[in-house]
Amino acid sequence: MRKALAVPAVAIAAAAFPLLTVSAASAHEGAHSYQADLGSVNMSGVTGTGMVTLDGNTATVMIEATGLLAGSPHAQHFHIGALGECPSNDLSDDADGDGFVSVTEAAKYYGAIGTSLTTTGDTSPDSGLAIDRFPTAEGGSISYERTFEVSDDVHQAFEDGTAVLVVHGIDKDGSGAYDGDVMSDLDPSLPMEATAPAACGALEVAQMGAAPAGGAETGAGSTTGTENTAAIGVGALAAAGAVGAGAVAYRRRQAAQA
Ligand SMILES: [Cu+2]
Repeated sequence: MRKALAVPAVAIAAAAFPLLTVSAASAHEGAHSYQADLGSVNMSGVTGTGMVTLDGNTATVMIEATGLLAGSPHAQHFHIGALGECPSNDLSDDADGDGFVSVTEAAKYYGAIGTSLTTTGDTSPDSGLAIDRFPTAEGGSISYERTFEVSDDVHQAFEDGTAVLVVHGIDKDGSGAYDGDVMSDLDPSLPMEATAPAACGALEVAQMGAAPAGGAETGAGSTTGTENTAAIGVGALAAAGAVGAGAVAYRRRQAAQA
């Protein structure tokens, strides 16, 4: 009897959400929104969220991150061309045993720089270490927003699910500055602390403005794990709300300073 009841329940769920399923599908036309939940790398304690809207190759990027080395610049990039994943938040990928998961050691997960998320000027990989054009973490936080053009390969990486948001720069020894004896694998004139990844998040399709979309996709039999789909949907909405609120606060601060 219980089993007999379960089948109609699924049928009802599927019948109840056809319009929501359509609205989720229509969100894939025009602008596409992606979100990344930033988790710590190198046990940095850094967390945050990233939101990216792609309209053609025009990207609007918002990043909110906390727990960063205060008063220091933090390189940040879209990385592309690998697995679209992040290293775990421990030293299991520290292949050379220098105490850091370096960019080189993390590249098998998130790939090479596709876009440099600078505050002004060039955003190509050439500006990957243009440290004077990356955000400075006042009070240990970054609130970044910029609209610019990405390259075709970066756009493709978003569509392929291999784009990853990475924020660099950690204060592993707690000295309050980028220093130490280990030098960067990217630029031997810089301390490893300045370039090692601090936070990382895969950029995944966001279900913006469609609160029940995650649930609807679950009911419709999405290709992803059904248990996780609902949770991801809720997480995406929470992240979208947090970033939206942060962006508003940022604009208010900018307006107040003007
Ligand atoms: Cu990077």
